[in-house]
Amino acid sequence: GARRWASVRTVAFSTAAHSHLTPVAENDVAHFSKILAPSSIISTLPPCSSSPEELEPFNTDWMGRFHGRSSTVLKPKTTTEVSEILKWCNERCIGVVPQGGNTGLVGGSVPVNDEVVLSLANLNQVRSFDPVSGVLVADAGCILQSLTDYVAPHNHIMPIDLGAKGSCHIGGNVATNAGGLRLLRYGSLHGSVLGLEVVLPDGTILDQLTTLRKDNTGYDLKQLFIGAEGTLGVITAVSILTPPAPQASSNVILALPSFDNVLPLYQTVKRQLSEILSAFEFIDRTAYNLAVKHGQGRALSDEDVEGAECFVLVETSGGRREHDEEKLADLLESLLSADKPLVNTGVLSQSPSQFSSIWALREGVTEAVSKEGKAYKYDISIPLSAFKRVVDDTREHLRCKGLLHDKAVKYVLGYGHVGDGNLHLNIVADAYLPEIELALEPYVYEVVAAQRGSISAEHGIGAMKTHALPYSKSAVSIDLMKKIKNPIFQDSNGLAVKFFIQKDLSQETQ
Ligand code: FAD
Ligand code: 2HG
Ligand code: ZN
Repeated sequence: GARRWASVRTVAFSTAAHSHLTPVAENDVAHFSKILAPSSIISTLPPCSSSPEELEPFNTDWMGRFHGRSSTVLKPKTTTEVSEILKWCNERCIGVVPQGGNTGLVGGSVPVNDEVVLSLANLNQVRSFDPVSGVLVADAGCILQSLTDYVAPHNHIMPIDLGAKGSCHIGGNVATNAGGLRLLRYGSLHGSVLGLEVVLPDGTILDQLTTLRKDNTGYDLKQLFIGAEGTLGVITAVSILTPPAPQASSNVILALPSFDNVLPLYQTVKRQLSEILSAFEFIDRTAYNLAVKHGQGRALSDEDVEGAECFVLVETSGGRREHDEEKLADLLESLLSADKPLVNTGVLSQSPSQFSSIWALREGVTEAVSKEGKAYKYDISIPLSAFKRVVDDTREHLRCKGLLHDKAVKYVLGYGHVGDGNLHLNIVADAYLPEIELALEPYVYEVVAAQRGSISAEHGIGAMKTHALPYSKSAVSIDLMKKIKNPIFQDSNGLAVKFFIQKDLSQETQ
């Protein structure tokens, strides 16, 4: 962490004299106390007297890998409050980290040093919902699951779903351009987000909270903030298109004798299920075993899983239950009765609880991994055909380095979104150790770059991958990112202001 950030600072902002952020001081907290209600400030500095323990959850990421040491967390309740905070911090060169549900997996949601944490948790009201168009307008701090619950009585669903839904915020989802389990069917947030309200670093409120489906009046500025991870501004509200809830959903878990069958299976499933296919997710045997071990759902018997190298979850969402179930049953039958069956066995959900249990196997892998140990996570886009090879090669590489044993790396596993070409390569260790990181990086990034893949398919750059950006982006692209970012970071004197510097998307040339 710190080693890399040092280089980011000097390069991103060449005005060396301004390469240090100002720490929050007592007079800043006193100022925040004038803007915010007392309950909206957590600070160890006077006039507040919070304990360091109260700050701890805001300073530590979900994996327990990245740690900040912020003294002050601000939890504004309105966009105006966000604006006033940013204006003050910008003028005083105080670093700010926007934080949603703090479920990010790349260390972007916690401070690097002692920057202010700006939590969106109290900005959590639904502003409007139109049951005819399905357009929902909500504050950024609304938890994804609560929005799903909000639109459910209107027979709508959120266009995005992920394992972190009980904690992550819609603002965090948009800031990371999260992919998740429904991307295959509903596309990325670049398509379903219709508008945003964003507070720019100097406190200016950019109101683009349109509910229009079509609006070709100049540049589509909101797209810049989708996936910018808070480096360009704080998202305070989101306007999003919610699809009608499917009349019927079903799922099946398939056990495959060999990874080589995944590709032909995907082709067969797409052809046979066509419009009702809504997810095609992959977990390898190690991931499956860990999910079962840690109680994340169970659908197959020991006999079913014997000889299975990997598993695929197929979900259907359609308009008529009988029609969809018939299609899925036909698919299973044809798969099992083929001369050379692509699958050993499959279990079709027969009830809502079985449906959830099958999903839990896939959604629960991340949770299971975190119960097993400390995870190094690589979220990569690579050709589908390379999914298994990359996992196996990484395991072998760690073995050659003498790191594959009880005291170091325990498991190397792969799972992910086959339909999106996105593999989650997880390396589970007993503890975060420098020798493991050194063995994995740049090894994994070089493997990805050799295949012209992406070093971050859906989780973002955060603090973890800033230095690795050139493996996926050309120097011209990175330069253009800097040019877009830097003008937004000028203060009235034309000097670069250190705002979100810890999450700058640029880095020193390697
Ligand atoms: P945080 O973690 O708080 O923040 C993430 C980043 O966005 C940070 O850089 C932060 O500064 C910035 N940010 C947050 N809110 C704002 C805002 N309002 N304005 C500006 N910047 C902001 N990700 C996927 O893509 N697909 C998955 O399937 C998926 N599954 C997951 C499953 C589990 C169990 C877990 C723990 C994580 C998973 N993630 C997944 C990663 C994570 O949940 C997503 O990145 C999520 O979108 C982050 O939302 P959050 O509210 O927790 O944001
Ligand atoms: C998923 O698809 C998430 O389950 C998390 O993106 C992946 O933990 C991971 O590596
Ligand atoms: Zn994922």
